[in-house]
Amino acid sequence: MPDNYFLKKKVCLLGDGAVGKTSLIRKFVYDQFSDDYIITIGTKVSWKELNLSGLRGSYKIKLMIWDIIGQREFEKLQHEFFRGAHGALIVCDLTRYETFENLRYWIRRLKAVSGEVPFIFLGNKCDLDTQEISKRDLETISADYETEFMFTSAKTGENVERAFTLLGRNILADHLREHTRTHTTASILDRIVVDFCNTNGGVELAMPLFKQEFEKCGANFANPSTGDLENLSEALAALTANLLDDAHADLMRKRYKVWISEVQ
Ligand code: G3D
Ligand code: MG
Repeated sequence: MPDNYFLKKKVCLLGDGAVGKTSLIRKFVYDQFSDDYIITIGTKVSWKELNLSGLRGSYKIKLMIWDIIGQREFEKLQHEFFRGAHGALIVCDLTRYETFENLRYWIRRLKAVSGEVPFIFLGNKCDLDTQEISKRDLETISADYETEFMFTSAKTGENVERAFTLLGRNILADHLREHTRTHTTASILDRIVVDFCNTNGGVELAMPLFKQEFEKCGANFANPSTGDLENLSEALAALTANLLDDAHADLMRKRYKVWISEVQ
């Protein structure tokens, strides 16, 4: 892939009324949205570019971020809203348990129109004291859908940038996967790099660790063998078990096994 490979991707923010969707977008795009960019009554689109670096170059992704304006009008316009979405942030309000119970409803709506796309759960308003939704609740639902969650605050800004960036990385990983018809060991290695960095806190933190493990495996960077990838995959999963937990490590092992089996 060339440097600055440019992608434009549609992202939806989903969740009950007043969970903080609009506030999260405001925080992330620093209010740089234009009020006349209203596609239909009931939705609003803002955008922001992300620069994501991988081992072989960087990717510029323009996230087109779709927000529900009127929760009521939205009922009629759902199809338009979800159509062509590449990913979603599904938000609950940590101070209201029913917004957690409705997360599954939002996923069903999303899947019905957009199919299988990456999404992440956000427990928003983590700055407030009265919390009705626990870390365990979010862990459980995330495990059910084999995805991740974050605690955010649109008020303090905590994890807001990280949440959008993580989603952007997952969308990029998905894109690379779909658009690489012939899977070579090198293209699978690319995918593994992006995914490993995603899982372990982003490029700045995780890339040095990745390089260390890669060197330990003594693999050929330009043309690794499937055996190299298998060894690397095990080493990265073991590292992830130490850095995060066994659940993340097991999911990682499973993912990489499937990917490596796709090598042609
Ligand atoms: P929505 O777009 O999901 O409907 P909004 O939700 O972004 O409009 O937010 C609903 C209310 O929650 C707003 O309060 C907003 O300021 C508040 N809010 C959003 N995110 C947070 C957060 O992280 N922490 C706190 N403490 N409040 C938040 P108002 O009073 O303006 O209606
Ligand atoms: Mg709103």
